[in-house]
Amino acid sequence: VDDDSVVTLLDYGAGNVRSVRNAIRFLGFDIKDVQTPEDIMNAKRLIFPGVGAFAAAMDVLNKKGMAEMLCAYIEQDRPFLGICLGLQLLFESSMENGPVKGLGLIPGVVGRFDSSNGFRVPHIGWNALQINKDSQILDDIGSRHVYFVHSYRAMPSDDNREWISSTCNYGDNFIASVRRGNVHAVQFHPEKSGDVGLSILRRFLYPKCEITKKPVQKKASKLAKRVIACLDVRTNDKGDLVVTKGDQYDVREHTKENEVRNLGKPVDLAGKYYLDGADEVSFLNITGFRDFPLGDLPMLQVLRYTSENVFVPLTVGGGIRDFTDGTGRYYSSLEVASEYFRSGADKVSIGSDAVYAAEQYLKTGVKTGKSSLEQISRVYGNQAVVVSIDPRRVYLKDPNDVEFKAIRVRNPGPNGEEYAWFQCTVNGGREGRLIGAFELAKAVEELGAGEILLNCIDCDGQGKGFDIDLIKLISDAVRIPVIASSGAGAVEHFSEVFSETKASAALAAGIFHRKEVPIQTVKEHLLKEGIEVRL
Ligand code: 1PR
Repeated sequence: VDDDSVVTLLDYGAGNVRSVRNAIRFLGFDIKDVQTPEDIMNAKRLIFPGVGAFAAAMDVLNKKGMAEMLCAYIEQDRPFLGICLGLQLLFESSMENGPVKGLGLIPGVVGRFDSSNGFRVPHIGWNALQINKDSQILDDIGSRHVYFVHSYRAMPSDDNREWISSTCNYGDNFIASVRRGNVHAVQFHPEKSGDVGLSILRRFLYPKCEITKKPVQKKASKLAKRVIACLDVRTNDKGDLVVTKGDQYDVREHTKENEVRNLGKPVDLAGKYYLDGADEVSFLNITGFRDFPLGDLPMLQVLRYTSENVFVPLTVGGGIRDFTDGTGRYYSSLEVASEYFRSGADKVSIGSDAVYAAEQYLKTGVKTGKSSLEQISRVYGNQAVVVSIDPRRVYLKDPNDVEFKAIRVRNPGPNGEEYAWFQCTVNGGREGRLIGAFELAKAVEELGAGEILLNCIDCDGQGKGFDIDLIKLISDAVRIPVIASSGAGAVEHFSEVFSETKASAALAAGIFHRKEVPIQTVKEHLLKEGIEVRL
């Protein structure tokens, strides 16, 4: 292979860098993995997609003798692109489980976002940048958004000013990218930033390509509200993996055959929604509670194929729990999640198992560290763990009739009840548990969830709008991002959920599968209503 079309990749094995690989290949380059410190010095161009925790990454770099080599490579002004943690590691130190010493090439300490000023941490989603100087790789992004996911950030100071090529505002004005000569690093994820991200990578890989400077946005950018396309996936009675969609979680057609509703093929639909402008794509393996996902290889294949062409974040849920198969082989939930990450998922979503973990935690007040939620967020970071809640409304005459959080609802129940609580369910809504969505959300936040996917069985597939009472209750109760789900039937439902609740994202399925409203139309409507979105 010609040296000119090779990218050297520094992957120290701490997480999912599949998307970076896919993006590099998509742009026509081959990949050579760094095996020895010398491979760094021999690189023609080096990409360092930092994943995992700061201390663990520094540890590996030091132990393998790569830290020194990396510093030498950068000091020699050789082509380098650090991504996310790959930017943070260039600084002197980080407060992530620290202070922990970094590579020390850029003055400054990486600190945690402050969530006390109302900004949700992790910072997850799409923001525009303020470009400070000729950044070369960012020169044609203008005011378009890029995708961030992190809880720690480096701040500008007089000492590091010469490095800063762009900043981003999220409570703080933090460093979004740095550049010195041929050395670049970005806090956001170009490999997850759609077309814009691919063009940033392209500029790094082809530094001589022509630049068309886009006008830079005048007013400050806010974190864009996300629109997420969701694919409920399961095997139909013929054994094919299909995208299905329920009405209040019932996915069977009401015909004589009673077949599973089939709305298309998962990989094709995910690709289509990416091109249509989805900010994320979620796959929910809805029979995961009874089928073991690692036995269910098609789901892993779906992720592998999808991630080859879809450059926005992918979430996968269903069946994340400990499991013993027919031969007595035990699989931990961490193994299941790791397999999903390796296959291309950026986040995993846990449903039933998070309910059991929260029940246990609320009963004992002890964090055992053993639940799937705790284990996966400890290893992959809490930004990689979504908890999916499947609540059902239970109407009440008197809020004191239950020990769970009950609220006065906008529309009274069938017998004029003015109150309701939101009962959590497991196994795809089949079993109600004695815990409310409010209690669950707060408990899983404490246990390490990075985001909440808030479904609503009553509204699912009804097209009558999101459950504003429920979404307001939960998005006011937690400091992690909340994804509103279930019930979207018109563009106005999206603007309603964003103006009346603190939801960070809105997820929909039926409205997109039935081609009633394209994703782009939803976004144009939101923009018209003064809500920031990524176009
Ligand atoms: O319990 O960890 O195995 O996870 C199972 C996952 O599968 C959970 O996230 C659960 O929400 C999901 N699930 C289980 N059964 C169903 C079902 O429909 N029978 N789907 C199901 C849940 C809900 C939404 C849906 C929105 C938007 N789907 O994700 O996409 O309600 O729909 P709409 O816009 O058409 O109204 P575990």
